[in-house]
Amino acid sequence: MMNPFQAARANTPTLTIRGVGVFQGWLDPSEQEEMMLLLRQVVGSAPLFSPSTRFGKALSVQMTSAGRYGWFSDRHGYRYIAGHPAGGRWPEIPQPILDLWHSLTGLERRPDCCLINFYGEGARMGLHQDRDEADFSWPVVSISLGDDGLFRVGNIEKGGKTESIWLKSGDVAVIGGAARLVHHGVDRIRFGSSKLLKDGGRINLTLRVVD
Ligand SMILES: O=C(O)CCC(=O)C(=O)O
Ligand SMILES: [Mn+2]
Repeated sequence: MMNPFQAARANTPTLTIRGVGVFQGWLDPSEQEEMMLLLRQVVGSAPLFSPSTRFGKALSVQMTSAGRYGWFSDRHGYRYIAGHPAGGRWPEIPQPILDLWHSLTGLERRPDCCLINFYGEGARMGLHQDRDEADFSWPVVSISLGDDGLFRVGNIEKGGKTESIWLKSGDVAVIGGAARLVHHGVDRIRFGSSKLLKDGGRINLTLRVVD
């Protein structure tokens, strides 16, 4: 049985790394600028914050979300919450981002969460699985903007061989199908490699179906 994502999938990635499809240059420079304008509005109403791990250590990546749910982490663990930790609902996911999800995946089901990660100089994200969602038959779509990020992909099980690629501004990766639960992370960014963010840094958006 094909899952809904495999059945709907219409596009062919420019490269595949351990089952993760990468669509290099999916967004052209003007589309990247448009995304930045929309994201500035989102961050204006739902400011970035630094979630902490269950051990109380702040993540080096700053985050916020749009959609029905936002991803959150603190001493009680990783989870999705219905509003910003400082109060109020998360803003809506901007329509061009929903359109990107639809044109890339072909899925009618919309994502419930657009997690916005901001990597300043020195920020990184350790190897992990995206597994706080209820149904792993839906893909996770990841959009890169700004500085280059060294993206590492491993295996479904912990450990073993990994491979890395530099994700550049405008690249979109799809973590889905048989690769939905692969370990992945960002070892480092090439701070200042892109002019998209005036003061440098990398933004990554991940679109997720949560429940
Ligand atoms: O920044 C990236 O490219 C990956 C982000 C990620 O894996 C996550 O937010 O779960
Ligand atoms: Mn992830």
